[in-house]
Amino acid sequence: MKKKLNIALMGSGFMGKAHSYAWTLVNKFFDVDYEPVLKVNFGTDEELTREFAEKWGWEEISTNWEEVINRDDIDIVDIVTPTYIHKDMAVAAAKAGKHIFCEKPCAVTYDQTREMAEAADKAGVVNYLNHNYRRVPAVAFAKQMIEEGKLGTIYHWRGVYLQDWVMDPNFPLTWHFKKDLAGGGPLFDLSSHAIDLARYLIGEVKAVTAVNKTFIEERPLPGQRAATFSAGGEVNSEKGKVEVEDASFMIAEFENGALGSFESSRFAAGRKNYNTFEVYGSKGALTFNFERMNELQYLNLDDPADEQGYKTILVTNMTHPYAGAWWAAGHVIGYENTFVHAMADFLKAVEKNETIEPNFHDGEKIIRTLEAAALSSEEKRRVEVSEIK
Ligand code: 4PW
Repeated sequence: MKKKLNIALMGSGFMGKAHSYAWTLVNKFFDVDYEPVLKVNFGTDEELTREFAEKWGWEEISTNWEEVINRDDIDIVDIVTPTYIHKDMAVAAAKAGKHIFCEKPCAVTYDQTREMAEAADKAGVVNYLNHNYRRVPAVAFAKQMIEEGKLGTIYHWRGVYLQDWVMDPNFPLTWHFKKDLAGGGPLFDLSSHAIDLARYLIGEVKAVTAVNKTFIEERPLPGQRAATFSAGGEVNSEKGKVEVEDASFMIAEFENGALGSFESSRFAAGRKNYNTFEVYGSKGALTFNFERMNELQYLNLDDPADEQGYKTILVTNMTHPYAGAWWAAGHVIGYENTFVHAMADFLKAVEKNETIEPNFHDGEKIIRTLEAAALSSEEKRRVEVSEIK
């Protein structure tokens, strides 16, 4: 009989759906000692929260997040709220002795990430920051190949993460456009993923030179329940100022000598969730495109010169990372499966009371780099990450 772990989901929406799905499946597809119980869902709007909880199988709802986090019967706090409340919830959860599963980006400032990491360390609770793209089988396999030396010395990283969901000037001024609520625009929402992947595959970023750009300076104020991922929903005729960038491009110098670039935008027409990377080394190269997330493109310079070229590795063998938990070889998986992989690793870390990555200390390094990029763009100069105190 598996030990039951009571989960409190803080928030709902797009990420709430992905997390609810994954908590329901994780102990069916992975060998974990725990059975997650979808115990309580927190939301600010009682009606909407009740609808969400009933649809996704949460036993209870609450509109009081502090009460939920301090319940004696809650074992894990899963944070999927907008970024500005991550720190308060994570610190409260740590103080209450709960293990923490938190959506990215970690927080809106570097200072907040340090508070989160310190509280989790002091409480001795497992904390995980859900940069889920590390747990795409193809990405985890790329990590294995790089660690085995298949690419040799790494010269270049190129990360491109493009979307287009706010190109409509009538898209309302939701929390995503307020710096104190989101931390930034695509720099925080998208490049945070790309920097996490670069740190995972290449190493730490030493310095950045960035240019951030806002294309639409004002947007209609949202109605009571403005849509978050479409231009639909009620909007007012009154407008408010956009406080974050719509696009962020930057050059990065890695501590190990590699040179990289990061491009993130919400104004790349036709790119819905175009998350790609390229890694170039002395012995070959790897490229990944989330739109073909079960594949890796691999160039091996040890091949005969006339036969060299990028070959497609279909990362669906039973021996590939995570893939073996699902179906038979060749049966591709999707975005939602990466959340199940993350929860499987998280529950194993809870079982053994071990550290899992990325965690809030990784969040510190990521947000510190993002703040360096924001400063670089603002002051139009190269900024070393260590300058951010
Ligand atoms: O990976 C996620 C995407 O599915 C990102 O974290 C944010 O949510 C931005 O787009 C979507």
